[in-house]
Amino acid sequence: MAADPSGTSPDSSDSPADTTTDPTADTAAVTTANPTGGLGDRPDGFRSGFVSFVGRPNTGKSTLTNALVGEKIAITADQPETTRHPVRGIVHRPDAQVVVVDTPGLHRPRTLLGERLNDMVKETYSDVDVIGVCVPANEKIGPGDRWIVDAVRTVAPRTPLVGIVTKVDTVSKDRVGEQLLALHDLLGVDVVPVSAVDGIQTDVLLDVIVGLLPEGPKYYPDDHVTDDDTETRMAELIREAALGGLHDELPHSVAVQIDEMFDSPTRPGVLQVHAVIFVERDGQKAIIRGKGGRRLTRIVHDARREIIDLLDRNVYLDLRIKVAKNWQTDPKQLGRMGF
Ligand SMILES: Nc1nc2c(ncn2[C@@H]2O[C@H](COP(=O)(O)OP(=O)(O)OP(=O)(O)O)[C@@H](O)[C@H]2O)c(=O)[nH]1
Ligand SMILES: [Mg+2]
Repeated sequence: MAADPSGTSPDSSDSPADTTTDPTADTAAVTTANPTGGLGDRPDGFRSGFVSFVGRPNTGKSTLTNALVGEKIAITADQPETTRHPVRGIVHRPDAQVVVVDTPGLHRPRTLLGERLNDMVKETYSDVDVIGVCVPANEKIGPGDRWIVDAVRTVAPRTPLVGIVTKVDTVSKDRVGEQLLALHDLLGVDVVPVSAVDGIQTDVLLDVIVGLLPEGPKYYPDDHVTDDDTETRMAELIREAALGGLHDELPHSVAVQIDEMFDSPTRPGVLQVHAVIFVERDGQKAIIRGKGGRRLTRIVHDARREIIDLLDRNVYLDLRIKVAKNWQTDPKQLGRMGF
């Protein structure tokens, strides 16, 4: 397959075992296990640095981040603009530490929230060692992708890029091959096909990323998986549960804040969490609540289960829905929501 620009044949996209090229093999040979997990002590040739995944909304950046980190640190949903702040996830290998910065999807902004997200993302680019440009296998490369690549080139002209064709499990091998070529044409750099859902080639991608990182220290201790604090992660898990099954513009209107949490005074060992789901209009409140409150009950159930997983303790979750009129376009409210 001479046309394969990546040296990673699209054919291998469905055979994770077929990962013959390892650009880090030379450094891997001199690594030893780190017995203490301390920050200072690292093997010769240890590489470290920051990689950011960028792409249009809904291209699978957060799912890929979670797959590489091996834990759910970023929420995902089948709607654009799920991620609203850069989420750092840390991948620990014997020979390297990769800090993955998952960013909100980029697009021409329609609201003040959209503008703030774009600014946040562009700021992230200028700070990382490698940028992974994500394009899904099942959608044609379009003006939105070109706009993103231009933005990346402007903000971070010298940062090495790697092209990533995501969701390869959703299309035929031929289609993956075509997309690899198209992305290579757009970027002029190595491209890697992956499926974060099926775990296809994610290790190959990691090898390529590590190969582009400089030698450097461990930035985080071995057990650290994300920078987000527990409260933020809980709020995000609630938002993820609330987004399930929503359509059109409503997902954009949903925001979540943790009001308070404390040890239950009546039930030993139980953490009581009080949170608010914000929407922009009364009609949206009714949709979130659902007929007879059924939708809200499901949200509480799903979110509580995720939070229990995260905290490893029993949780009582109290969720209320409030209207914050047009918060996406109101600077004052945006500030209050943390944007
Ligand atoms: N079949 C398949 N679906 C995927 C894959 N990766 C992501 N998805 C789905 O694509 C949708 C979007 O995934 P996300 O990871 O939230 O996308 P994102 O790029 O982070 O989206 P934003 O945060 O909105 O920019 C979700 O429904 C995922 O389950 C994949 O490898 N295969
Ligand atoms: Mg995301």
